[in-house]
Amino acid sequence: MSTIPSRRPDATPATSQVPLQAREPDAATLARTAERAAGELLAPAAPHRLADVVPAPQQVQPDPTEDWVLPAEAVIVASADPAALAVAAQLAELLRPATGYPLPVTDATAPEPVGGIALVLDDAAGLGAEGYRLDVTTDGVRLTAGTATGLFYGAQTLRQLLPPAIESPVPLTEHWALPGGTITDAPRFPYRGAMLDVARHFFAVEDVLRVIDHLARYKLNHLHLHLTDDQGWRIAVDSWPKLTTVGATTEVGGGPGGHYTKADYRRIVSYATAHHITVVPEIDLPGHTNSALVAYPELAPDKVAPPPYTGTEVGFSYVDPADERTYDFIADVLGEVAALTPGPWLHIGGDEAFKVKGEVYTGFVERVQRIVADLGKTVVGWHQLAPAAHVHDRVLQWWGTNGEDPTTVDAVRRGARLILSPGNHAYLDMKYAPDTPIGHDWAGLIDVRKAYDWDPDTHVADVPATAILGVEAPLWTESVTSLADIEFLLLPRLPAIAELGWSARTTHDWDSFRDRLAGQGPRWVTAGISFHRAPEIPWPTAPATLTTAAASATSTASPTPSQRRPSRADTTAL
Ligand code: TNX
Repeated sequence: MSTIPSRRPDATPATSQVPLQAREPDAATLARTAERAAGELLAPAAPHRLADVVPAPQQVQPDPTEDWVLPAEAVIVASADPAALAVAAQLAELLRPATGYPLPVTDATAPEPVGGIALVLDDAAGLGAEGYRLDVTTDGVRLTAGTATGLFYGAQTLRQLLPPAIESPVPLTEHWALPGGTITDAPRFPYRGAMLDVARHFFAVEDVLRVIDHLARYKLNHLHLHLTDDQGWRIAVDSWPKLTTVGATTEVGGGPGGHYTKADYRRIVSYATAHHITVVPEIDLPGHTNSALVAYPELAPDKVAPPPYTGTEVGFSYVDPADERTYDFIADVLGEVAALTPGPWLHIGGDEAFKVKGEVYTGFVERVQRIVADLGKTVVGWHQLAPAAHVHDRVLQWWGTNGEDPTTVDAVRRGARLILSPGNHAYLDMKYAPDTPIGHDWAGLIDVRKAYDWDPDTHVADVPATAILGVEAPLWTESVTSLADIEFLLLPRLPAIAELGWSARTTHDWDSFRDRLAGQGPRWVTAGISFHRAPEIPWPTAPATLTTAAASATSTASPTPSQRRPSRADTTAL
């Protein structure tokens, strides 16, 4: 298959040897001249550098003699395996809108690029459960991985190596150049996540799917959904129907709230699965339960229904730890949630239960941990769970702000592993700066550098690196009311946490990260994604054509429910 050179240093001069006035140019000459002029007008910038990827890849070997341009007739060929073919189809869907190319997908026993893109499943390549190798040569692109997940991450890298115009929802004329060379890549931690609080404010399924898209771009593999809190219960439970008919109808500020039906929730899970993301559902217990008590006063310590809560205080509500009915309730709820959950984790909260203290708290947590284990799931909880006995594989989510906690260290000695979400680095509901419009500051201000400059392995004193399962960026939504608000707080800090989770510590370098992150800005603009133009990032100025394409695309797309709500971020995000 022919390849199109990425540069034209030796292009024939446009003027002919024959004096122009000597004879009229024929149609073919005119066409050639026009084509040349167009080629010069569209003279491509050199392709991206192979290392310009977020999160930083493990190994990059550029080879500028192997630069390649995606031709209009390219085919995507994948190993004859349904999961590999599914990634090939996703890659084609990513590349078709901007290129306007057909990019047919085919399968083969031994796929070869032949001028297109080959996705090769190869157990023997030694690339691990999530790793991949990307070879760009003048013959095309070969993506190799031991699993479909590895191929999926390779496809995300490939997408970032194409010009930002690849994010356009409408066809653009571009030179779809890729830098030659080889990337060999694999993650540092197995758990790389973000959390969305859908309880303080409720977010429509479409909004959650869009958050999943953002996670997938940066190779995050877990979405933790904080499904219940004082202000609203967001997941249907058939055996306790009033949790949603009564408990879901409020939110912070008094809005209408909402909830996911089981069908909605399955849609989220299956979209996440297709993006190689595991959903971690959280039912926060024993505190943060006002919405459940409004629906079922029998769960309250005084058996009296409290008023619905639409404020932002914490720590006042709890289910009655002394009543057996409470444990029936928990077993029913967790049983139904487990049945909707293909992943291994069930998050049981455990934070800020200020009124359930000492042995009563510990005893409660131990019973709930057993319920989770009996359901065949692995317990995850906020690090307040630490004093309770260990159950097999349990994971604590650290959200402290000073990296010192003997109780957590002791739980680790007894077998717990940690997900790190330090409040002062990873809490994406913290404000960037005093003058940015939404968010909190109780854990301090978190600019991009603060989100990036910490090390998960050494963050909690006296916890060995072997106990660190990974990182997670929580987004609490007391002050977040729309998808634009979510994007404003996630971007550009989510990629910082993603890089901590994915990239080898040896690649950690603020200057490099800052420059690579800057390259994401035009992609977000082109895709119509809101983000905070953090002043410490050297954002390039997006070409006018890209901004226009994005603007026309966002104005024609039908808005999701939360996009229709007015947002404080709307005026500042773009
Ligand atoms: C603390 S972090 C909480 C949440 C709040 C958040 C606001 C944690 C486990 N609990 O209930 O939403 O602060 O930043």
